[in-house]
Amino acid sequence: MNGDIPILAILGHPNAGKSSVVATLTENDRIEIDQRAGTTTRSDEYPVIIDGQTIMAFIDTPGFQNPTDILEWFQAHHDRIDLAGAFVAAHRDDPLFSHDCALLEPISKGAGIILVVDGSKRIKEKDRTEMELLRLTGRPRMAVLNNLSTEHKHMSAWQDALSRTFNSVREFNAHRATYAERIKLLQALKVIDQRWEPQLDATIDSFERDWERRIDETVTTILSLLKEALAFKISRVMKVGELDSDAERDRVRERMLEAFQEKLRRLEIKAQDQIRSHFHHNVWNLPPESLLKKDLFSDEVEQSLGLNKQQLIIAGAAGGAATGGVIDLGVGGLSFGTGALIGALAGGALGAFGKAALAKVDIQKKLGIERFSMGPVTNPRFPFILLDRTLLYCARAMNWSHGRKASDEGAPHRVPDKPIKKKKGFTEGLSAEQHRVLVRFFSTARRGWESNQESRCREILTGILLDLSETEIDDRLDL
Ligand SMILES: Nc1nc2c(ncn2[C@@H]2O[C@H](COP(=O)(O)OP(=O)(O)OP(=O)(O)O)[C@@H](O)[C@H]2O)c(=O)[nH]1
Ligand SMILES: [Mg+2]
Repeated sequence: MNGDIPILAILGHPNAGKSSVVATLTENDRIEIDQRAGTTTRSDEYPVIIDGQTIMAFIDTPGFQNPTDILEWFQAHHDRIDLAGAFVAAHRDDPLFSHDCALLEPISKGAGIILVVDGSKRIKEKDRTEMELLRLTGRPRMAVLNNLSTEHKHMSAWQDALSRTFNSVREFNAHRATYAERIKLLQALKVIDQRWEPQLDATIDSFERDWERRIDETVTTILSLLKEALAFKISRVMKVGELDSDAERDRVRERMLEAFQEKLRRLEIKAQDQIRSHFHHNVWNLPPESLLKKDLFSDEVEQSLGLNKQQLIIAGAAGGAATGGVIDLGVGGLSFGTGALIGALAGGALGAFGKAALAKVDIQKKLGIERFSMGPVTNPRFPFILLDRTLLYCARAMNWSHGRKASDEGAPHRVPDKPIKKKKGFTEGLSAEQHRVLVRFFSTARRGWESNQESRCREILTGILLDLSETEIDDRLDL
């Protein structure tokens, strides 16, 4: 610990995953990570900042360049109290050791050590050299067993070897670590030096409060998206005479539908941008087969997300009370919703979505003009689908580690060749009572009113997001 904050130097062989660990722990996806060894060429400090305050820092390093020489020097000078500092004092002007001095300097000033090893590889002599020289520094140290492949047969040998010289040994996968695992790693750091306990407790506390605040901000983002999307309406005014056939009217409606859908897509993107920034992501590579990459109005999204028909009926989403009109669920074998068009002066297929129209269209003729108006959204499935997609986005933003830049692990390419039977969203797993709360919220949102269900909706969404912070949901992350 330097001054008031814990500082940890990350050591290990080239390509062990050091920078990935730092990127994940500091939530910094701009740190250079590469499959080639030797990517990090100098030591850099990466702070963790919450509320403008640096609460801890990690030093990413290239690792030792001359471990054998350092160990020999340490062994020859073992009577020194601060071996790291003594080595730096003796080699400061030697260019051969400039990188090693850059690592040992913060250690001599009180930084703790995290050794990152790739547990998928066999232990070699140079690993033992490094473990021994770190032991001789006498500094608090933890070993992190990262695993860069699916090879696990060397893991227990690593555990044994590391636990002999490290105060704590933890498995930590820089690509898959969730928020909960990051907290556990910080908890474990307390063990390596009791003097750090109060400071690390305060750090963990800041982390936890910051996470709760992000969840709160995310719920606000989701509720605003739903309110804006569900209340949205557009209109077009045409002079009577400009349209002389029903085919032309249909074209106007088609263009309006396109504009209407485009607005909803843009609202979704705006909310996604906010969610991404709540969770500090700059680099965001989704695999092409991800559900999050599919068009919001595509069949695949419609089939994979939202409630099933029975749930919609039970929740009352299809009833008149919720929507102010009887909404067709597409059960009658029609190609578009008739219910959604009740009350419209002119009918017609308007944006089939789950066989029910996305929104109601009215055409009013008066004083020499025809006014086309579309909206708000009346399709009962749509709000659940939009909500599910946003929650899926949250799941990734919350759990996609910052050290895992691209989806380079080859998520299986999933092309649905038959109708999707199982939904992949979150709303389907809620109770009927919770569905009803959501339906009532959607229904007032459509009218642009404040809903007395908002605080209950907030609770439901907060519950889902808190669960996402704790559970392994990797399958869904690749969607
Ligand atoms: N599958 C998998 N790959 C990982 C993991 N951690 C790191 N990698 C990959 O391992 C490679 C090296 O990662 P880096 O973080 O750059 O390693 P480093 O130790 O900083 O490397 P140098 O800076 O070159 O010493 C990159 O291709 C990473 O994507 C992991 O937990 N799982
Ligand atoms: Mg590196």
